[in-house]
Amino acid sequence: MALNVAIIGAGFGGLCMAIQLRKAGVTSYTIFEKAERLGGTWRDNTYPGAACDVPSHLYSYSFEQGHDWSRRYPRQPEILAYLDRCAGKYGVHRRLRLGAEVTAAVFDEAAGRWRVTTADGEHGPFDVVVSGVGQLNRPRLPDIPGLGEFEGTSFHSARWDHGHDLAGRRVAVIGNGSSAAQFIPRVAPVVARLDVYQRTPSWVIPKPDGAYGPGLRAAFRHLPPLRSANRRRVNRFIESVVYPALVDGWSRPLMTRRATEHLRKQVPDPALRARLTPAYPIGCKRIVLDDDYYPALTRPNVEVVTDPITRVTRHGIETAGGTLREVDTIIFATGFLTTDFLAPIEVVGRGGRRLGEAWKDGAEAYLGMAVPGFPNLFLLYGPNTNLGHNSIILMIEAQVRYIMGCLPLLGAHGPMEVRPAAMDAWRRALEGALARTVWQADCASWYKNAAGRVTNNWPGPAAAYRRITRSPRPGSFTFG
Ligand code: N01
Repeated sequence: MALNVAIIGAGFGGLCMAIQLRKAGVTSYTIFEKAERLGGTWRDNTYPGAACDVPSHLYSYSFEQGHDWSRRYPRQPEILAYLDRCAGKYGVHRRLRLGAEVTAAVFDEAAGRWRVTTADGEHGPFDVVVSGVGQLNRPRLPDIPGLGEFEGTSFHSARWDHGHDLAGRRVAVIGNGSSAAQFIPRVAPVVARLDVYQRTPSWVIPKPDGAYGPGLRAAFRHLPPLRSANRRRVNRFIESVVYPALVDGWSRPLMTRRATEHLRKQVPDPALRARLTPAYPIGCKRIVLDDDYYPALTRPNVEVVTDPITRVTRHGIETAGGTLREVDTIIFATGFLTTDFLAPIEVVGRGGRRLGEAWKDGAEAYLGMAVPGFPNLFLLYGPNTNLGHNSIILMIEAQVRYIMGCLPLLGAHGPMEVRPAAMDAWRRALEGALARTVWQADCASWYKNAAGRVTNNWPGPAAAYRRITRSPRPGSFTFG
């Protein structure tokens, strides 16, 4: 196949795409990566304690399960090493352009091909563009008055300042999602004082983590069927026990009880416990899996501040009522610009149509991958394909398989563009399914855009998505 493919981003998605192209014998592809290193979110998030809350054997490519994982839940350095090894093994690092941030992708209608722009000029033409930029790649800084006046050190959790020694300092953390829950237990013991600014409490459940013993590790290493069986077991558990909690199924009360018990056991002080008890149903926001977060909050040098922040001053943070807590360092654990998807890349499709304009009411794509008016553009981990319960790699692999199935079609018949009718039907089905999920409940989360529309999550089990994306339906597309 002599197709030329541009891949944007060298995280789990972009690398998976490159590897499958390579396996299919396609060598005419380029991976454009804005950073100086591959790895995506696992390159960016180096904060102390950074780890995944999906078990190791499931948080890996199905075709590359041979990694000798050291523990049940993988930590950031090991995941990054895994990605390096995969890129090296399949030789895709040779097609990687580092420090090449894509600023625009424009479809040339006359040629039926795409051109991609980076700081060093235009590249292409490409038959196909595959975006692998993910949903969690641009840190979100809060819009708090006075932020620019702070004279101490401040940084975002995904841009951890490793040169800044926190020992003995007075530190404020803003935010208490999965990132904060992981680094707070590492930071609390070394700082003089830690103020955790919590706007909304998270539901937290135990994380059955631990290092694999040498025996089990050797067994996994030498017995591939055991590895696969473990992967299947974990997947089955997550899909049949965790997923139903997100759609008001049988396990919701069970999960709520588990989280409430966890809080009761780990936080003896009833006043603190009350402040840490969420008032929204479990799963509405991303559930935090952690055993060390609550104990860290009970330390004498840690305060959970729930008064709303009114402003940042030169020396600290002021809350409603006028209390000023002076600090040396502010760490923003305030999440990511998740609903912007490909922004700020200027994507221009047929007839000069801009993706930002097409998505002005919220990002959407057929199967999360294809957008009417943008022929031969495919999105990995695009709108409504995030999971609230399972490994995102399952979704990415399904998408890559689907795109691989599209290549012969577009190779034979010309640029393929999803029909608006297919998009409409997809939207209707999605809306119906989303209406039954817990994400619609009254909570703010990164799954929703400013208008409250759930633009990020897939409402079904991962298996259902994999089923419907098994192969493309040519009738959903126009060609040429
Ligand atoms: O970000 P978040 P994250 N003033 O968006 C608060 C994945 N991940 O980086 O809830 C005060 O979840 C905000 O408060 P509220 C995982 O999918 C996975 O922690 O909006 N507070 C919230 O507490 C995860 O969900 C792993 O009221 C403000 C926090 O900041 C996703 O990445 C580990 C504020 C943001 O939480 C993102 O997690 C890490 C303001 N102005 C990340 N603005 C694992 O696998 C925001 N907040 C374990």
